[in-house]
Parts: sequence; C-alpha cells; structure tokens
Amino acid sequence: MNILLVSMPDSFEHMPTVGIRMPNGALSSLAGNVDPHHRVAVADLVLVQREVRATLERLVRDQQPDLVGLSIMTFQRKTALRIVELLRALRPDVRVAVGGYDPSLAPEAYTDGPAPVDFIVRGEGELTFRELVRALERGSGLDGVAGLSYRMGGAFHHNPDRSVHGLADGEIRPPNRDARVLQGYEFLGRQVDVVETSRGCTFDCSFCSIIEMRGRNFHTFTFDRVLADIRDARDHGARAIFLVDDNITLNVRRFEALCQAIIDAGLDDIDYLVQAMTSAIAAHGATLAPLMRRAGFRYVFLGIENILDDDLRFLRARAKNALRGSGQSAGNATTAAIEHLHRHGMYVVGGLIVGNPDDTPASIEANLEFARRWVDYPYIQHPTPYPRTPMTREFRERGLVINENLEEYDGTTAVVRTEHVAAEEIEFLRWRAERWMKVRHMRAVVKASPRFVLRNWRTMLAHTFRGGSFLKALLGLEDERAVFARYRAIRKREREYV
Ligand code: B12
Ligand code: SF4
Repeated sequence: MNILLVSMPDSFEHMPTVGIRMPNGALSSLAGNVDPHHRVAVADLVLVQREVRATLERLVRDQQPDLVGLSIMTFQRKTALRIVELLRALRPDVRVAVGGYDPSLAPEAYTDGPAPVDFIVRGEGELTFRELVRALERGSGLDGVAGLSYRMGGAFHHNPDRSVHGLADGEIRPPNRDARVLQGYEFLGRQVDVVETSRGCTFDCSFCSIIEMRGRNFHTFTFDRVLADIRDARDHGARAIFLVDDNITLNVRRFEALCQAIIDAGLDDIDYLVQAMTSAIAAHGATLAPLMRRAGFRYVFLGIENILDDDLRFLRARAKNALRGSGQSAGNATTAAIEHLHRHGMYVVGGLIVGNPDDTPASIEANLEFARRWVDYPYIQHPTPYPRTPMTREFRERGLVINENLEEYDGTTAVVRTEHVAAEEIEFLRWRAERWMKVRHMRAVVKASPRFVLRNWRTMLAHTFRGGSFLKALLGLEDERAVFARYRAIRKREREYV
C-alpha cells in the first residue's frame, strides 16, 4: 500500500520558520511502525509553508497514495480540513486518516462538517495505525482495532480506547527517517531532529492536553533504543536534537544516567534541547546541570508557567514548581533552577502563561518583568482553551472565552479575557515585552551560529518587528498600538496556508 503521512504547515509566533523548522516526531514513528513492505512517505509541510498546495499536488502525483494520514493540533484544524478537501479533489478514492491531539480530543470535528475523514486514530498511534493498515490490506473488519474510529455505512463507529503502551518491550519500533521526502529541518543554523526517551506525565496541569490524551502515567524507552535513535538522527545529518518527552524530569536519576550514557556513547557532539520542570532542576541541579552540559544540552525549556501563587493554583502547577523540602513559593524553585542552568552555560527558554482568569495588568506585568530579568528566550503564552482540558471548562463556565476561531488558538493569540483585562490588551502587553527579549537573545545566537545570523539577521528582525520596523522601535518613533494592529493583521493573513 502507498501511504503518505503529513504534518500541518501552521506554525506560531515563537517558532519563526526562518530559524526553526522541526520534524513532527509522530510521523516518522508511524512510518517505522507499519509493516516494511508498504511504501511510506513523510512530509512535514512546515518546510514548504508557502507552497502547500503545489507540494501536495506533486506528492499525490508522485506517491499515488492509497491512504493519507494527517497529524493535527487544534490550531491546525482549519488547515487540515482544507487539506482533506484538496486531497479528495486530487485523488477521489484516497482514504484519509487523522491523528494527534486534535482528532483524539475532538473527534466529532472530523466526522461531520465540510471534510469528513475515513479514520480517526485516537491516542497513541503506532499500533492502531499498524493494525488499521493490516486490516485494510486484508480487507478484514475494523471492529477489532482498539483506538480506531471509522466510517461504515454513513455512520461513524468508535471502537474502545487502546490502553497506553509500555515502551520497554520493543513493540513500538524505532522511527523511520528515510521515509521523509522533504528537506530543510533547522534549529538556528543546525539541522535538527526529534527523539523520544519517554512518554507521559504524572502531573495534571489544568492547561495541558496530555492527561486527557493518555492519562497520568510515565513509560520509558530503553537506553539502547534511545542511543540508537540519536545515532540514527545524527547519521541523517542532525546536529541538534530536541528530546520531545512530555516530562523527562519526572525521573531525575534516569535523566542523569541518560546524560552519562550520551557522553559515554560519544553522542555529546550534538546540541540538545529539552523540556524540564523547575522543581526537578532546582532540587537536583547541583549534580544534574553539569552532567547535562557535558552531554551537550544547550537550551532548556522550563515550564515556569507563572510566578504568582494564585495563578499557579489555577494552572494546577504549584507542585511541579515548588522548591522541594522548603515549602517556599514557586518563584523560588524557578530562580534556583535558572541559576543552576546558567551556571553551567545553558540557555533558559521561559515558558510562562499570562492572562489567567483573575489576572490584572499588574500580575501580567510581574510575569513579564520576571521574564525580562531571568529568561534567555521568552516562550510566553496565553491560556488557550484546547478541547477537554480542565482549564477550558473553567474559562467557559466563567464566560471568558471571547474567540472561537480555532486557527487562532496558537498560544500567542489571546482568545480569552480575564475578569479585569481585555484579551487584546493582554496580547498587546505580551507582544510589546517579548520583542525586546527576543532581540536580546540574538547576541547568544551570533556566538553559537555566526554564519546563520549573517545570512538571516534581516529576516529575523523583520519577523520579530513585523508590522513596524526595528529601527523605528529602537528610536522610540513608532506608534506601538498601530504597529500591534498591523502585526495582528499580518498574522491573520499568514494563517491562510492552503
Ligand atoms: C514536542 C512538542 C512541541 C515541539 C515540536 C513540535 C513538532 N514539530 O513535533 C514544539 C516546541 C515546536 C511545539 C510547539 C507547539 N506546540 Co507542542 N508539544 C510538544 C509535546 C511536548 C510532545 C509532542 C511529541 O512530539 N510527542 C511525541 C510523538 C511521537 O507523540 P504525539 O505527537 O502525541 O503523536 C502520537 C499520537 O498523537 C498519534 N498521532 C499523532 N499524529 C498522528 C497522525 C496520524 C495519521 C496517526 C495515525 C496518529 C498520529 O500517534 C503518535 C505516536 O503515538 C506535546 C505534548 C506535551 N506533553 O506537552 C506538545 C503539544 C502537542 N503542543 C501543543 C501546542 C499547543 C503547541 C503550540 C501551538 C504552542 C505551544 N503550546 O507551544 C506550538 C505550535 C507548534 C508549531 N507548529 O508551530 C499542544 C497541543 C494541544 C492541542 N490540543 O492541539 C500539546 C499537546 C501541549 C499542550 N499544551 O497540551 N510543540
Ligand atoms: S508537568 Fe508538563 S507534561 Fe506534565 S501535566 Fe504539567 S504541563 Fe503537562
């Protein structure tokens, strides 16, 4: 069978495609997990953001797919449905499967409406998709494929959920990177890839989709497999690797051992990026941070979420930000974590969420000020009501959701207001502060990737200051409100990918 797997082209503010174009880890994993006699092609459409239609036309012509699989986040739903329409126009008999967070958590969006699909793979996909492909090949029934929803006789059938798979048994095979048919993955001048070492998380932050997606659990791949996967990514050209684990810092001793294993295997010539909890880094930084640095870790995305206790309570993120054993506030765990990372030469990407229901201009400003002072690259978002998260329920009950355009649910568009501040004002405050934090980080990028900056500094500045000009902003000659309005209009136009 010919299978084409695609991820959506939609990107968001903090992932400017001039310097950051990541592969979607789900697709190469799915490609590695169908039986080897199938011909699978993987296409990350973020690599061809402005040529989506032409690329799909070419891929459908070249690959002649019998089955197309789409990986979709919520803010990509509109693009995904348009792509389904396009695929049906290009190849009327093609069968379409969707998977990922949005189809898993809002399957109804894909069964009715303008572009109904044939199959929805809910939750973890490898085994469900493998079994789906086998059943289609054999022409056998689909009712035994756990985790699958499928169309039959005009109606949609939802099979029971598939339980989350333990990862140590080798049943989920390694990714197949040879299936990729588009080139150009990049993280600030280096070819980048993604690798998983574990899946799941046992916390339950109210904004996070992961708990509804797979429950509260934590499963790990063996180090042998992880190291082989890193080696494979390096053999395919990667010089930067993002470990996309949901929460690798749940087991710090294992993480330390992994760093040591990376060093011992000579895989420390790669720049690693990772997501981490502040509490874990604060508590274990003295031993963990130096090991991380020796293994090659360069950027650490810290889930700070917020520096105020009331906000952390709302986000259900107090425990993961608490400085263990001291009973001190979350802010303290954060600064202790940042100090450990900085002491060992790593950069902190600061994940903060501003615009929670009871936020005031002062509470938002307190977080922005913290980011200015402490983080190297800001990753500040607004709370976004993704399907079925606890946070979504609360925002809806309090009547605070002001925007139902899902393509704007990208994290940097404020689609909810607070009890005290309008959504647009929240977004303005974040936008105004973040531009300067991003410029400041360019110095570090120059040091690490001078050639990349030489080639791209104009485009990078133009992206950060779109709607206005860097020079005018620097000289204080711009009308910030007018530039913000133009920036939002540009963002709206950018969202038209197909
Ligand atoms: C790594 C990651 C990123 C990375 C890399 C993204 C990439 N290119 O892959 C970066 C940092 C760039 C990123 C950015 C964003 N992300 Co992100 N990200 C994640 C994270 C941590 C892990 C995803 C991953 O790779 N897992 C490993 C793979 C193997 O698992 P998987 O993706 O779940 O895929 C499995 C199944 O879903 C399924 N599946 C997936 N696709 C398909 C397709 C088919 C056909 C089939 C059959 C099955 C299938 O099978 C796969 C294998 O089991 C998740 C989850 C989390 N804990 O926070 C969030 C998450 C996916 N991100 C999310 C969001 C919102 C974003 C952003 C919009 C904003 C943000 N919060 O940062 C941006 C936008 C990205 C962009 N395109 O510009 C949300 C999605 C919520 C939703 N309902 O849509 C999540 C769930 C986090 C959350 N807030 O809850 N992200
Ligand atoms: S710690 Fe991270 S992965 Fe775990 S629930 Fe919270 S945001 Fe999600």
